[in-house]
Parts: sequence; C-alpha cells; structure tokens
Amino acid sequence: MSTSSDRRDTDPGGADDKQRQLDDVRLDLTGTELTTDQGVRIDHTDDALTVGERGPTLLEDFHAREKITHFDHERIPERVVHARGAGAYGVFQPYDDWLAEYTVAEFLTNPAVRTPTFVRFSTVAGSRGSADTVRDVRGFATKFYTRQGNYDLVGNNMPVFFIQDGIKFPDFVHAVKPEPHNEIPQAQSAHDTFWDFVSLQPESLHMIMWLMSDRALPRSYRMMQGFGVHTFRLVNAEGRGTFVKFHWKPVLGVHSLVWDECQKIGGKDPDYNRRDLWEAIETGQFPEYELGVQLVPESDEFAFDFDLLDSTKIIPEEQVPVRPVGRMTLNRNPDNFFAETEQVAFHTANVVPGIDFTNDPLLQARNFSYLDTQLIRLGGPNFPQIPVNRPVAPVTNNQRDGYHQSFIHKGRTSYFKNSLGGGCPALAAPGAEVFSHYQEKVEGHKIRKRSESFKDFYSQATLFWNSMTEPEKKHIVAAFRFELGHVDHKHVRQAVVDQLNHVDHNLAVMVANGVGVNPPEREVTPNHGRSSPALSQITMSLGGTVSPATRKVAILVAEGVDGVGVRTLVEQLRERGTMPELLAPHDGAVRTADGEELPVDRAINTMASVLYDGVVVPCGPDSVRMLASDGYAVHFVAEAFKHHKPVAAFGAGIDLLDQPWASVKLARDDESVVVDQGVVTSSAARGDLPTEFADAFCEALARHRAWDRSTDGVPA
Ligand code: HDD
Repeated sequence: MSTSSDRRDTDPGGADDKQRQLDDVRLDLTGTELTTDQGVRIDHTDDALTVGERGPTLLEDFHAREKITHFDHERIPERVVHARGAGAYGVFQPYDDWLAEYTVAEFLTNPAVRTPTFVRFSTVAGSRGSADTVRDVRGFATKFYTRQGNYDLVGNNMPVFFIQDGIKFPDFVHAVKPEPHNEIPQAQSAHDTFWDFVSLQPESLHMIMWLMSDRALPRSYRMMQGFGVHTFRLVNAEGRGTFVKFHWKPVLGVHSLVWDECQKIGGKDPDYNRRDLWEAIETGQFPEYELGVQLVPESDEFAFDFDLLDSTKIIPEEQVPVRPVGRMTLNRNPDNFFAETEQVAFHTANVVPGIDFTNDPLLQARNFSYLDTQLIRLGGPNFPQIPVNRPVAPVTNNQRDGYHQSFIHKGRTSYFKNSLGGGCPALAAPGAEVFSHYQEKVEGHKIRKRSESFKDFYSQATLFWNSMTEPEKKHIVAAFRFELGHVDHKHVRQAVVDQLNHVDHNLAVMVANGVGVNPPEREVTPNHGRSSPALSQITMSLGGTVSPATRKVAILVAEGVDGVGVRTLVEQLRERGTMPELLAPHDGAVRTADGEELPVDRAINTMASVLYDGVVVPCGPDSVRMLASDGYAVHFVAEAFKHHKPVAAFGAGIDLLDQPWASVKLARDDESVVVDQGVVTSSAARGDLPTEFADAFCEALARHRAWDRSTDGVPA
C-alpha cells in the first residue's frame, strides 16, 4: 500500500491529489454480478414476484420494491438558476510568484504547486434539459482544491451583472424565467416580463448590452472569457489588502456563433457546447485558460468615476491592465454526470487565506445564497462530503450528524473545548497559517439606501457600445429587434427604447425603427465618445495570435471525388490542428475517381453546416455534379456562406460556389489560390493541391468569420 508521502514523491505539485481521493469512491462494475443494495445476489430482475403466472404482485418482493423505490427518488431539484451545465476536471498552476507581494494564497503564488480544479460551465435561464445555444449569460464556476482548503471562483462569461444589490436577484430571475402563468418561453429572454424588468431597472442596461452582443452566443466553452465580476480583496502576509478583479482568458481566443446558427443548432444538437467540451477533452485537445488579475491599491478606492463595489461596472483594461497569473488546463471528463457535475456545489464564500470579500452588496448576498441553496438542493448539511465537493485539505471539526452523514467519527467528544478527547480538534497553533478575516473598519447607520456612487447606469453601457466594431454593432441592433419583437406590450418596447436613448441615440433609433415604436426625437444623454478596445472580441482576436486548432471542417464528397486531393487536404488540415470530417450523400464509403474506396464520416443529411466551422468542396466533376443535385449539399454550402464561415473549393468544386448570391472572386483557369472574403479557391486538382490552399483556409478559420462578406441575398 502506498503512503501519502510516497504519493507526494511522484506528484510533488499535488495535481493528482483530487483524482487519488476520488479513486477511493469510483466503482467499476465490469465482471460483477447483480445484487440488491444489501449485497444479496440476484438471478432474476425481469419479472416481479407474483402468485402464479397471472396473479397479483407480492409486497414481499423486496427486490422489486427496492429497485422501484430507488428509481422513484433518482431526481433532485435542479439549480434555480444555471440548471444546465457541463463540467470537467483540470489543474491550475501559477507562472511565477509575483503575486506573493499581494496575497498569501499559495495556489496563486507558488509555481511548484499544481492545484486540482473542477469547472462547471452553464447557461442561466433554461431548465436542465434546455438547449445550449440560447442567448444567455454563461456560468464559469471553478473549484480550486487547494492545500489550504477549497476556493471557489463562481464567475460568468460577462464581467458585469444585471443588478447591484442581491436583494433584487429573486425579482430579476422571476422576470427572466418562463412566465409563471404558462411557463413559456423556455431558456429565452425574448419575452415581456424580462424586458418589463429591464425598462424599470436601468442599472441592468450595461449587462443588457453584453447580453445582446455576441458574447451571449459562445462558439464553445473553450472560447469564452470568464470573470469573477465583483471586486474581491487579496490579503498579503502583513495583512495588507489590495482590490482585485479576476479574469479568465481562453488560449483559443474568444469566438461566437451567429444568432441564426444558434437557433438552428438548438434543434440539430441541443448539447452543442456540452458535446464540444466533452469531445475536446476525450481527444486530448485540452481547453486552456489564463488567469489574470486587475489590481487596485486600497488607496485608489475612490480614484474611479464609478464605485469599485458596484458589480454593474468594469475597470477598463486600458486603465488597469490584466496581469497574467497562471494557467488552467481542463484534462479529464467526469465519470458520472450526476455524481460530479450535478452534485458539485459552489459557494462564493468558499475562500482560503489570502483572498477575502469586499462590501459589494451583490457579493454579500451571494455569500448567503449559495450555502442556503445547496442545503435544499443536495438535501442537508453534509453535501461537502459528496466526493466532488470534498477538499483535499483535511476536514477536522465538531460538525456531526444530519442527513447523509457518511463519516464515522470515533470518540465521545464533539465539542470545543474538551478534555475527554485530548482537546481535539485543537485550535491552530500560534503562527500557523489560518484564515483571518480582513480587518476592515466599518461604521454607519442601519439604512436601506442605494449609494449615490452607484447611480450612473449609462456611461459604461455607452462605453461598451462605442467599443464594438461595425459587425458587432449590427448584431446588437438585430438582437434588440429580435428580443423586443417578441414583446407583446408596446409600452414595454417603447420604455426599453427610451432607456437605450440614454446609451446612444442612434442605437435607440435603429432599434425603434425595427420594433415599430416611436424613435426618440433627440439625444438626451450625449455620447461621451470613449471606448475600450479590449471589450470587442473581434478587435481582440484581430490583434492577438489566433489559431485554427480544434476547428471542425466539413469536406463534402460524392462518388467520383478526387481521392488524392481529398487525402492530401485531410492530412494538411490535421497537421494544422483542425478536425476534418468527410460528409457524403450517404454514410459508409464513396468510390473516388481512381476507383478507390474513401470512408465517409457522416451522411450530409444527418448533419448541418451549423455544426462545422468551415466547409470545403473538393474536385471531381462527377462528385460535384451529384452534390449540385442534392438539396442538402447545396443548402449546406449556402448556409455556411451566409454565416460568414470560411468556405473553400478546388478544381471542379468551385462550380458549387459559383452562385448568383455569392459575389466573391473565385479561382479560374490556372489560378493557384484566390482568397476573397473568407472564400478560398484553387484551380488545382488531384495531387497538385498547393499547401497555400490549406494555409489560407486555416488562416480564415483562425479569423473565425469573414464579417466583410455580403450575405443578404443568400437563400438559407
Ligand atoms: Fe449566482 C448559481 C454566477 C449572482 C444565487 N451563480 C450560480 C452559478 C454561477 C453563478 C456560475 C452556477 C454554479 C454551478 O455551476 O453550480 N451568480 C453568478 C454571478 C453573479 C451571480 C457571476 C453575479 C456577479 N447568484 C447571484 C446572486 C444570487 C445568486 C446575486 C443571490 C442573491 N447563483 C445563486 C444560487 C445558485 C447560483 C441560487 C443556483 C445554484 C447554486 O447557486 O448552486 O445560489
């Protein structure tokens, strides 16, 4: 048997601590025989115990009763928000120790320590079985199993929130959830009660701008940012506090879907984001995120034109840069969704020495709500004993009993102080590392009043709008039109438009014109003209290093396809980290122009362009003729084109792109590679396919979408 010190020798960073702990409760039933819950072996589970072949079932049938009773109790309440999620284990490691000047949190400051993590991504409004690609905020909750105890960073993929004080959370959630009289609509904010709330609660407007933007439609959980949202506090060895905002940046860049695509994926593959995460980890393409911090000395608490305690505000990155701290890699899927992803319990108040709270009233309410909700959701106070929730740090206290107590505490004392149990568990010895609350001096009258410093609802909503590129602005206007277009009450539409007039007059007019209400006559709040480039995901992805890695490519083939060309292309695409699949009018295989068999991954009509990042039509006159007469194939290409995706063709494949709606330049005669608006073509065929073809296509994939492409006339 190995001892814990042996284990430390082989895993000094501690990255495997959590998995080793979980190994003790993992069950593999391979090679076992069926038993009851009491361990009694069973040789018959298809028929209940009855009196004769056609007689009544006997109460005595303990096996049938146990089996059915357990089944009857399989469900627990879903989360009241963030019900739908997907989780994965990972490991976090700091790059170096620079943050030690600000915090004693070892997992953030000791580069030799590799802290196990569990992350759960989620949508907010929908039920557990709702679709992934809805317009919504995404949860990004991380549990760090540190050696000093569990630290939970329970964040979202947007850096601000809808409300400033947690007492408004039930109002907000009631407004966005399906309406109570008919429980419609599922997982959507496009309905009356939500927009009624927004129009009457203008503090929500900044978050609304984010929600109407492409950020609400992530291409992948692997390609979205995460934010701790609140201003938290780091505390160093001298007890000095520093304000901090936490940021996660995905290594693959930040990318989104387009709205039409989201709605279609909702039907074609409701598990789109969940599947994407699962498959990436199964195939070893581990998602990675960099943790960064914005630090503000306490002396600068009032140096901003907003309040650091107001969760509807960001600190613009141009004002306080995000400094990299370390990297998290997600490298293991759960074994059992319910046991791990459903039963994981996050709590903003799970902090470790070196991290503390501020008086942000939203955070203060959260520090109450998460424990409270777990008590009902997970059935009592012992949920921290559920394997996924257990710290790797030892838990030794006098908490006892309660539902689902799974430890056997020996001895006769469960109180402090005691002499009968040797005084244990004892208080930490003087000088030991303990959690000690940050000693903030607080003074005041008991009042119910929103601080005056929280009352600018519009400046940062305007900042966000000003920072968007033209395509992003177009998407936001279209989103407002879609959402308000689903609101029945005209006065609500008007009230939202009137609110938007405080954000930007042109925005309000464009939205009003789309939803049939009066455009505001004049500007009420002049646009301050400031912008923050870091807010635009398109600006950021153009400026940064981008990669086509893990992008899914559909290659459309049929009988007579250029097999040599296809094989060359597949190899080149794989070398560049993308994931090509061959789609044909039927599953199985197609015969190439050379008479060889080419295995097919999927039948075209079982998939759709919305499930891929880009499409290629290879050469082969017969193959292309067949595809041209197949409605699914033609639609596949048109739809990818409409969604601004990279589209490519070589040789005769170009004919399928030669459409009246595609006003792009295509390669003709001997043109080697032509790139226009994300459409990559080459006249080459068979073995002559130049490597520049794959290079140009992958470059377009890395850029994600060709926003300059005109798509208005595309019949898809
Ligand atoms: Fe919350 C779940 C994120 C405000 C009350 N929240 C929940 C989850 C995330 C967030 C990611 C899912 C955790 C998981 O995967 O299990 N919530 C946020 C963020 C907020 C926020 C980033 C604002 C900055 N939340 C917020 C407030 C309250 C809550 C103001 C209540 C006063 N949130 C809850 C909850 C949930 C929850 C009811 C439901 C399930 C759970 O906690 O475990 O307690």
